[in-house]
Amino acid sequence: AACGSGGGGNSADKGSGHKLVVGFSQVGAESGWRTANTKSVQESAKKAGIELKFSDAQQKQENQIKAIRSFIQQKVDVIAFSPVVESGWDTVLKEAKDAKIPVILTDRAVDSKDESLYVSFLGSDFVEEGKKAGDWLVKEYQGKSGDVNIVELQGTTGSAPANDRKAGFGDVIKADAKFKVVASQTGDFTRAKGKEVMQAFLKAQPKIDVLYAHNDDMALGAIQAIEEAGKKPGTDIKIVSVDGVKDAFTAMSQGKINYDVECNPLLGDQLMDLVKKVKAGEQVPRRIKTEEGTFTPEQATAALPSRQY
Ligand code: GYE
Repeated sequence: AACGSGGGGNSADKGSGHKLVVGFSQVGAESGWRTANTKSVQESAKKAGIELKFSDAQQKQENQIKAIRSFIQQKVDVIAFSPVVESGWDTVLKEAKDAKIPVILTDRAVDSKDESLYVSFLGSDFVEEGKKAGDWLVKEYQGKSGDVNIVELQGTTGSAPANDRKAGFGDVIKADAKFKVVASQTGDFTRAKGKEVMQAFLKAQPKIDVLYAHNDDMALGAIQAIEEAGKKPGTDIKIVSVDGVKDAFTAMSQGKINYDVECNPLLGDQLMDLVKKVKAGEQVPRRIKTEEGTFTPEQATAALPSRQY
């Protein structure tokens, strides 16, 4: 149980006998997924009686490194963070390790070879998500001949979900040479960039059959670009996307997105559970995968009224 914050101890023994303190470095506020994830983490911390020091990195690794160093300085009990990109974390994670502060990765992974730098990774399997998008496409064009020209809106360059969703999708569609990724560029997981890059694709590409967007926000931005170009999203250009946020389900119910692969942002409860276990010295799994499904327009329309994010 929490002892309240009234104790008069000096800062040196801060933490002992007090509420658990977690430093959480969030990627940013780039998408509907992220907003839902932030809300989930904040609400779950409150519910669990855990003090959350929340820091928004605005999609910049340098800001996350600064936040982690400040958490170390403040001697938080546990550091949790969602790394904006995969590489470049070893130095700061080593600093946390030397300070004996356990680190939990949430949502996104790092590519560190040294597995002792973090205790657990909680989040989705992004390769699997990319494969699911590819599987849908293969089915959609089964028995049809002729080239299928695909444009791809990638997530943030160097991020785990961008790397893995590209890889998983590419792996599935390479089995049939009719699938051609004619353009692929980052839209940084935002609506504004998704729209901008789609506008460029529409200008440069004489024939686009399919858009594969690494997240819903970019798909929603692209839909605006497609409509402004006088084309029908979902019909003239088929769209497959990832996340499964409410706004995308609304677009699906209007026939504008053809398939959505779910990625669950509601990681808060599982994260706080992990924090407590790690702090209690319990053994925790190295990898905890989120369960998620896929949605056709019919399924999305049915799920819409009860969709939480
Ligand atoms: O798909 C996207 C967000 O890391 C899984 O980040 C997350 C991704 C999510 O900006 O919408």
